[in-house]
Amino acid sequence: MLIRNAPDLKDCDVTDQGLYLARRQFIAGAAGLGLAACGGASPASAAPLKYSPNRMSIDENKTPLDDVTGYNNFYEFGTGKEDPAAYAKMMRSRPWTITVDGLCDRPGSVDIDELIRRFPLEERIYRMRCVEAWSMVIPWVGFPLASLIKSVGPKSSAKYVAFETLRDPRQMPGQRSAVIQWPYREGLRLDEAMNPLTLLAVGLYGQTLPNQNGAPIRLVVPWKYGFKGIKSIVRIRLTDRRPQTSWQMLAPGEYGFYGNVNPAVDHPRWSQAKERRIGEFFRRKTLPFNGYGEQVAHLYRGLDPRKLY
Ligand SMILES: Nc1nc2c(c(=O)[nH]1)N[C@H]1C(S)=C(S)[C@@H](COP(=O)(O)O)O[C@H]1N2
Ligand SMILES: [Mo]
Repeated sequence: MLIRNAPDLKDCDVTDQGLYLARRQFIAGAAGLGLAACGGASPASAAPLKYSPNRMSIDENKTPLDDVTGYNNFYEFGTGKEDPAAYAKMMRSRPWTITVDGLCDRPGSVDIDELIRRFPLEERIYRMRCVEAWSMVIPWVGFPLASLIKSVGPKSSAKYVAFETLRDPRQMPGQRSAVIQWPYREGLRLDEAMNPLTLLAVGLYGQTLPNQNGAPIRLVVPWKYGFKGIKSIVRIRLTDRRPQTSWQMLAPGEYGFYGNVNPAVDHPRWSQAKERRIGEFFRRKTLPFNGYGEQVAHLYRGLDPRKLY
């Protein structure tokens, strides 16, 4: 279903229902990432995206765009909340290549715009809960990570997915100091990665992602703390071992591999029971799994809930 169709879109960006279905079939029969669809560079600044709404969206007030793009964590550009908005322009988010490799039948590298054309985009309005106890509601545009993983044919030995952000201190001045070990790394269990809620976002508020929010492509895992949502991804690797993650490497006593939102397990230095929704005055209660328990609690059955953070 078409929601937006701006005049500056290229022909090959325009999808109608028929084309959409044809493309779905094409993808289903296609051989991994090696295919070229329609070439050409896209604008570096915000460009409109076409997407359909999604029933997994929540019905809560969206955080204003100025807050979503002005109050960020992106340590590659500094540790202050306003540093990413000030400095992320230094990053070139087009052209951009992503490599998908490891334990799969069709590893390869693909240009971001080709990747975006390959998967139908959806809008997903999700809560985002940072481990620092603030939260937002963000209308992402993206496609399920599961679609990408299926397209490369994961081997049965693949049990985890490892992600890496770009490492380039010339474009990312924050990488000149070793706040964390660069590149930023994250990971998911394969079943978490395949859950329908898990999104690769390429836009928000209907436009391509602003650099400070992780252009051109970032992970969104709404039942986990925000740090799991790795930005500006250059590599996605299927593996049989639990990947190292940046925050765990830095402070294993404070940040776990799972990072599931859990109001019952406090951070060693502060409570996780409540959160400050940006734009609201009173703090609100934090929900287990950030309110997505119905969709994901089954992934953790039989595991000690304290280990899941
Ligand atoms: N590469 C990278 N990804 C990152 C971070 C970062 O510093 N570097 N910060 C994380 C944290 S702690 C949060 S809360 C979210 C913030 O996303 P937002 O700025 O788009 O709201 O991004 C996550 N992804
Ligand atoms: Mo965070």
